[in-house]
Formats: sequence, C-alpha cells, structure tokens
Amino acid sequence: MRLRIPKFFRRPHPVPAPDPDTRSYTVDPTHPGSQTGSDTVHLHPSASANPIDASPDSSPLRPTTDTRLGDSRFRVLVVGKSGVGKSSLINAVFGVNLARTSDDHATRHDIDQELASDDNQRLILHDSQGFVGGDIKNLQTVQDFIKRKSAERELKDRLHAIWLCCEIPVAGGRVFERGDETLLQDDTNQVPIIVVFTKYDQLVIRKKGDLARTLGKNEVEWERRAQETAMDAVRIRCERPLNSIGGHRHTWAVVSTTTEYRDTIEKLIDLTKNSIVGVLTDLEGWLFAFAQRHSLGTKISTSIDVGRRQYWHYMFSGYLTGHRLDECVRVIHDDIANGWNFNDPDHQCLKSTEFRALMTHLVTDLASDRPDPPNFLNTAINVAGPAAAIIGALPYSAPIVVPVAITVVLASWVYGMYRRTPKILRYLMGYVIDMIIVMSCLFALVESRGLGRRLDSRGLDRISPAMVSLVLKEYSRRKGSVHEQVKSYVNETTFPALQPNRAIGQISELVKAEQYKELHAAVILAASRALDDEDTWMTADML
Ligand SMILES: Nc1nc2c(ncn2[C@@H]2O[C@H](COP(=O)(O)OP(=O)(O)OP(=O)(O)O)[C@@H](O)[C@H]2O)c(=O)[nH]1
Ligand SMILES: [Mg+2]
Repeated sequence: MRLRIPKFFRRPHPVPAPDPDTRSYTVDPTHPGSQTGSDTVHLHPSASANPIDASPDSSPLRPTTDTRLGDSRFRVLVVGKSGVGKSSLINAVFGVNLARTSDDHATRHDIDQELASDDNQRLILHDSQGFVGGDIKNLQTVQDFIKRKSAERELKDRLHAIWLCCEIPVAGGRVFERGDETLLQDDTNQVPIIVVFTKYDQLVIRKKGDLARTLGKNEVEWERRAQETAMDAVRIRCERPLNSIGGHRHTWAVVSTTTEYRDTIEKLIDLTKNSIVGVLTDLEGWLFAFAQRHSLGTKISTSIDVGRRQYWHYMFSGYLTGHRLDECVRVIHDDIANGWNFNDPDHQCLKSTEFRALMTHLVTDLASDRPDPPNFLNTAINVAGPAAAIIGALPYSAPIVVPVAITVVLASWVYGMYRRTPKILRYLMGYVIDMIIVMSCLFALVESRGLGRRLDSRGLDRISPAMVSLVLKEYSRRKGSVHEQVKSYVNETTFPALQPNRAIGQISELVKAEQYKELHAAVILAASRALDDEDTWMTADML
C-alpha cells in the first residue's frame, strides 16, 4: 500500500511570517521611485486558473523554499553489503565526502545514526550494511527503522527514500540476499525503494573482454556492443529476479561512479526524483533535488518548479502590488539560491549584499526595450557615489544595517515599488534568468574543480566571492542575446497579451542548459587562470 498525501499545490497558503533577515538590505526609502504607484493592475483572466497559492497580503514576503521546507533535509537510507559502493555513490550524488561525516566505521553502520555533513545542509543519511546470508537480525532492524521513520509526521523527520544497493554479479550468481528479498516483498512499506545495481563499469569491462576476440579493433563498435550485452545481462541477472520478487513494484537503475559513466548517476537522480514525487509529495521531491549535486538539469527544472508555484506567477500576474521591488527581488533570489544548495556556509556568499547588488546591476540594460546604445558598457556605474548618497539620505530611524565596508549598492531600479509594467517585468524576468544562468555556471565550475567532494590543495571547497565575480564577469560579456530576447518578449506591444504561464515557459526556454555549454567552458577556462584572491568581490563597474 502506498502513502497518499495531497499534492503541494492543493494545500492552503500559510500567512507569510516576517523575515528577520530583511533588515540587512541596503535600501533608500527616500528614493523617488519608492512612492506607491497608482497604476491599475490588470490581471489576466488566465492568472486565476493557475495552481498557485493564494495571493499574498502586504506582510513581508518570504521565500517559498523557507515557508515550505524550513531547514528540512532529504533523508535517505542506503542499504547494501560492505564494499558494494554505497559511500562512493553518496559522494557522487550529493557532493559530500562521507569519510568526513563520521570517523568511526562502526557508527556509520548504526542505522539510527544521522549522518549529516556541513558540506551539504540538505542531506541526512542513514547507512545500513545490508544482509549477509540469512541474517534476520539486521533485517528486523532495517524494517523497524523504516516503519518508524515513515510514520513521522514532520517532513524533516520522515524517511524520504531508500536506495537498496546490490553489486551486479559480473560472473553470474545471485544478486539478492534473502534479506533483500524480504524487504522488496514487504508491501506495508510506505517509502519508495529504488534498487541500485552498482559497479556497472566492471560488467562492461568483462563484456568487452568477451567480445575482444570476435570484434577485432573497432573501438566504437566494441564499446557499443559491450554496453548492449552488459544491459542484456543486467536484465537477466538483476531485473528479472527483482520483478519476480517485488512484482514490478520497484524501480531500478544501474550505476557506476567512474567518470565515463556519469550518465548513470544522472539517470538514478531522475528516477529517484520521479519515484519520490510519484509516491510522496512535491516537497520531498524538492528536498531531493536540492540535496543532490550532480544533475544540472534537475537543479534548473526544480528552480523553475519552485518559482512557478508562487513568486514568478505573482510577478507576471500583478500579485506583488504593494511590495517594494527590493523585497520581491530578495525572495526570488533566495528561492533560487536555496535550491542550488552550494557549499556556502551561512549563505555568506550567495546571499551577500555584494552578490545581490551585482545581480541587480546585471539587468539594468533591461530598462529600455530598445537595443543598448553602443557605449553602454562604458557607462560604468560609479559605486562610491550612490553608496555615499544613499547612506547620507537615510532617515535616522531607518531600520537598515549598513555593512561596514560597502563595495556595491543595489541598482537604482530596485528602490521603487512593484508595479505590473513592461519595464519592471523585464527587470524581474531578466533577474530570474540571469540568476539561474549564473548558478549553472557556478555548478559547472564547482564540478570542474571537484569542489564539494574533497578539499583542494588550498583547502577550498566552497563558493567564494572570486568564483562568483568571475562567473558574473564572463556572463555579463555574453548576456546580450539573452537580454534581447527578454526585451522582445516583454515590451509595450506584447504586454497586453502577456500571460504568466507562457512567460514562465519562455523563462524555461531561455535557461535550458544546452545553450550555455560554451559559457560554462569559458568560465572553467578563466578560473583555471585566475582565482587568486578568493575573498574579493568585483565591483559593479567591472560588469
Ligand atoms: N569499478 C568500480 N568500483 C567502485 C564503484 N563504486 C565504488 N567502487 C569501489 O568499491 C570499493 C568500495 O566502495 P565503497 O563506496 O567504500 O563501498 P561501501 O558500500 O560504502 O562499503 P562499506 O562502507 O564498507 O559498507 C572502493 O574501492 C570503491 O572505489 C564503481 O562504480 N565502479
Ligand atoms: Mg561506506
């Protein structure tokens, strides 16, 4: 029997609570644009038909990811005999070094022990050493644990998925132990089990050896045939027994943690997310998507999913009327940053005033829907002037924390109220797109440096101001065509017919990862040459 929980979008929207962090924003309340606009807001009829939560009132906005997930972590139980490759798999998917999560081998196999890592704030792991022969005792422990953890009421305490890891029998033989079979047959279990057949590369090597004699020296054909026969063997040795035991109830994947088989990890991630969302709720699916650090596609699609549920819809529909633009930008920014879940302790980098400010400057060319004047890049933003002017203009009682050393301030367009106008929609749409592209570049950069998986020689395994600055610099040089598309999508002519769902569809098109392969490569190349002072931010005039 499967657990049925209503889908997330059917739940009522809780009243947003004040965000204590709002104080840390650098905002000029005396700016002329901060007067409430009197424009009538035109809601398109299609807006009300969307599965979004109720419109917000004038309480402070809070990121959807905070209100829905809080500090919940994705909780996964990994079961498998010693040496099948559990730790290697966890490292590959979640970008954590398990060796550092617990020093004690014995504790690592205590199923109740929560293995959490400072590297990845969205993951809790439970490790069980699987079943050898007819070992009933450990089976009972695992079953009790699953029962207990799936009955937890709170999202943060529940068990969200089980990976049952079994090594592919390369030379034939049984793939499952008796204990595995009992677990797979248990139809009272309410947590999705994904069966993971490990070390696929070893099977392919074996098949290549078998084929060597018949195929001569055609490398490509040799590899293709070896993979084909390896998958045939998996179907016979693994899938067939699984289906006869579990009656087609369980999904399965083959994986290899070696670099040539990166796509197997990608497929496992897709499969796990689909299994979770199919059995539990979208929230558990989000948690998994946030915790994983392997699949760029999953990161992007989940950013879109989160945005679509609330604030992106609000921004295109006019529901943000009554809110300051800096507040709108803040929640949009935080939702995206939360979903990418980089190793950025206390969000020091990705939620810093400096990064937010640079992001607002990145979209200033969207003020007009005409092409940029040729000298645009030369109209450098002098950060010292506006910073001093704004701080000087603050009323004495303004509840604003001024950073000790301001290097950048928000671009001036943010010092106004939200109104549903073509210009403001261009700014916000551009911000969303740019933010996701910047995140995707950081993702590619982190992966290329092996960050999040181990410390490099300089002890760096986290996002740094220099990395973000480098990405911003590379992207700002190439943002032209993306911004032109935003301009042609939202302008005075297209505005009357603009529909939230279609506009979000357009964002999805513009952030598709394949379009940015060259940008990612440029970022990686630039980083290989210069990332000396990791803690220095660029200034807006360098964009
Ligand atoms: N060829 C190959 N070797 C792998 C793969 N995954 C893991 N290994 C190797 O298998 C060995 C065991 O891997 P671990 O990840 O430590 O296995 P484990 O299941 O965590 O083992 P315990 O912690 O003892 O329970 C290591 O030498 C890994 O390098 C794989 O996909 N292919
Ligand atoms: Mg291990």
